[in-house]
Amino acid sequence: MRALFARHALLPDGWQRDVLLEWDAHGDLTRVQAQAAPPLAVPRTDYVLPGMVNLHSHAFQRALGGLTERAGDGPDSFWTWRDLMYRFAARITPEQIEAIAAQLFAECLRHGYTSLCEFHYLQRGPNGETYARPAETAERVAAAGHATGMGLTLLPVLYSHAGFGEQPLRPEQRRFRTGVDDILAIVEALSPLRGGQLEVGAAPHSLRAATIDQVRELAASLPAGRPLHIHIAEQQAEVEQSIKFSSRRPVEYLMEQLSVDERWCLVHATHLNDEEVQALARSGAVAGLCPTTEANLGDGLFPLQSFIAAGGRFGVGSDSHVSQSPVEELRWLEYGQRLLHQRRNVAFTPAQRDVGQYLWQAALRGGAQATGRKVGLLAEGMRADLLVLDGSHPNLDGAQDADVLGRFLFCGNDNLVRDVLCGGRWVVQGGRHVAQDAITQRYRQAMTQLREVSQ
Ligand code: NGQ
Ligand code: ZN
Repeated sequence: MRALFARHALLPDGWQRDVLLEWDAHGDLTRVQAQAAPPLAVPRTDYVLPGMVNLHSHAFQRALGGLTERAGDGPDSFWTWRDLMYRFAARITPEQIEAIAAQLFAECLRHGYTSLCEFHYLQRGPNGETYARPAETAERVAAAGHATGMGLTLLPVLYSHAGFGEQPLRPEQRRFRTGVDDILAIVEALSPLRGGQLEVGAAPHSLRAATIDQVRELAASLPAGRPLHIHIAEQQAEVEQSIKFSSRRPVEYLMEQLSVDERWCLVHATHLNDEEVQALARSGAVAGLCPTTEANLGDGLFPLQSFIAAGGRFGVGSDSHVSQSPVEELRWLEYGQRLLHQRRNVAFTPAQRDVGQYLWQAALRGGAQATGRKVGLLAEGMRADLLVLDGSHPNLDGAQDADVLGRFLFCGNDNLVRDVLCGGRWVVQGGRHVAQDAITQRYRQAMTQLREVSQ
């Protein structure tokens, strides 16, 4: 049965009643009709939302979650965390990457993400050797996407230097080493996997790891329309290094040197001055905000209020995966701003004053743009990616359409996502991923092996 009847569904123009949704064997929506009569054999549900986009992920880091929360001797920082993360990244195998990614994707699906952009930079073996297949590890991530049903945008990462001014890579970074030609070869190797559930873009890691000439070359060589993501201005130290090197702040420098447009997703973009806020908003590029990771790593707070006022586009990502829930990401995006400005209800526009609904729809719009895929809206021709919320949960008791997202995002910690359809496949039913047991068993095996190596 490729159909669903929702008594309440969030469509592009807002909540609608009695919506009949149908999709085809490819997983594309073929009919989205409001005020429909419920056909007899079609399953009926209460609240249906488009699935969220997770626009920034390093899947392997899921395995580190909760393991870097112990204070060291000096003041701990993003940079001390990064050393621990590199140590972990040094020993992971392709099989383990696949097992960890599958566990992560199943968790993300269960919490309401139906698309994910994988910013993938573990391209080489533990000693920096190339694998026989240039896209070996990226193919493992794709396999995890296939096994779990997650919609993916694979972003092979250009990583050539340790810092501004072409600093040579550190030994711990040898697994990441790639040049522009390597990335184009990986993009090419992945192209047979492209389809409704998978797109391939590319990502210069950061202005630390790639020179501006490399970024320009990669952007010019990637097939038109494919997404480009880059980490930028996440840490104050990075801004200072950029100024020292180029007399420009990172976002200022990137935008001055390249035509940054809708193809681009600037991940973090935490530290912006007013001119950068305006320029980034004007560019049509997406700011890729990762509030739980940015909090966990002590990055700082993105200037969301002025960015929204300037008409900027944004989406959310779980990045290091200390959270696998879009509820937590969006809640902390808003809460960070409330704490910063000492006020309430920050993320809204005059046209959409409901903070929950504004956040969900804005993050979908920006997130969808960053995927390069046909996602983010329940509309004909788009992917059949949707969430069915648990209408029997007390948090949704007596909910009006207008307050469903407020209740979903800002009340409690129960996961209200009951069923998830992704690319026309029911991948989560009754709160469980349909292949959960096998996925978790493989994850546990991988984690056991990794613990043995580290002892
Ligand atoms: C990453 N993480 O690529 O995983 C980075 C750390 C780096 C964040 N930026 C590595 N949160 O910046 O070189
Ligand atoms: Zn990242």
